[in-house]
Amino acid sequence: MTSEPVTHEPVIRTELKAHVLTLTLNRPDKLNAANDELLLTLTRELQQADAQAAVRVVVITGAGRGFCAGQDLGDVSGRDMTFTEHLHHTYNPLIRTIRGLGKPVLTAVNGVAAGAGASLALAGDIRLWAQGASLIEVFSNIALIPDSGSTWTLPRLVGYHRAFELMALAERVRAEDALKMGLCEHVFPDDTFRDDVQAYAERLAARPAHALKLTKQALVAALTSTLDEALDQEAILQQVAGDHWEHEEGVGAFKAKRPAQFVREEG
Ligand code: LHQ
Repeated sequence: MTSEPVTHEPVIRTELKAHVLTLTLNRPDKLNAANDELLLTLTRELQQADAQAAVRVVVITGAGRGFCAGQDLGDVSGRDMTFTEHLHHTYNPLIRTIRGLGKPVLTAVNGVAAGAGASLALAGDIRLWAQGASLIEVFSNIALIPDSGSTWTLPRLVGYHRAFELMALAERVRAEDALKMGLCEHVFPDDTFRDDVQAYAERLAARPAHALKLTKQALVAALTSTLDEALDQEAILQQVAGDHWEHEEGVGAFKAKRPAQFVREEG
């Protein structure tokens, strides 16, 4: 008997276009629910992107009608890891990698983001939503607590009380409300979403990459520091920014009344 060659769809699709690396969660039949392979591959792709000069912006999005439905609930029974070990092995390194990445990470939320998928949606440096997207802190439906950073991120966006309510009732937040609540920066029409995200990402990719890396570093540190610590950190990082060619280019462009050119092939 001849057997057909088995072809596997990658769990993460990658596309590099105009300095924008798009990482697409690719389990559309399950609304891109996450298994270990998806989480570990996504984290590895992000780490590799950090080292690639050609990548100036990373976009994380979902294939099909969902963004990410959180943990694949068909993939949890019989596993040999505790919940704690599982989080340390998969979700926590992913969220830490996004936060520590020296490049802007856009989460392009094309559809429903639930559970750890909601945490992932919130973890982007900039969050772009399609009109039909929604977010559900769904964990309490299965009597778990929010993880993958939601307990840290959500109260900082909406305050303790609203965060608790969203988590306790697992209410669905739709795009219009998400924008008002600060869960996303922009909402684009569903039918032009992917093009609008690419155009936005390309605009960001033309900005000074080194300065944005330092800006992210300073902001992330300042989220958990005092004003005094933030002022000291700014003084250190401003020196690093000022010593870079991007600064000279920006000032030169201003004086010459021409647009600054921050993209050089060597990065
Ligand atoms: C799914 C899933 C899913 C498998 C939809 N798994 N198939 C961390 C560490 C350790 C352990 C546990 O968890 C965590 C973190 C977490 O993320 S916990 C939270 C896990 N996620 C959920 O509880 C969400 C479950 N899904 C839903 O509540 C709904 O599917 C939402 C609200 C996301 C979307 O609802 P609908 O738009 O009505 O779609 P649907 O329910 O019909 O789903 C479509 C398909 O996707 C369906 O499959 P089928 O074969 O019937 O078409 C679902 O079974 C499948 N799917 N989420 N998490």
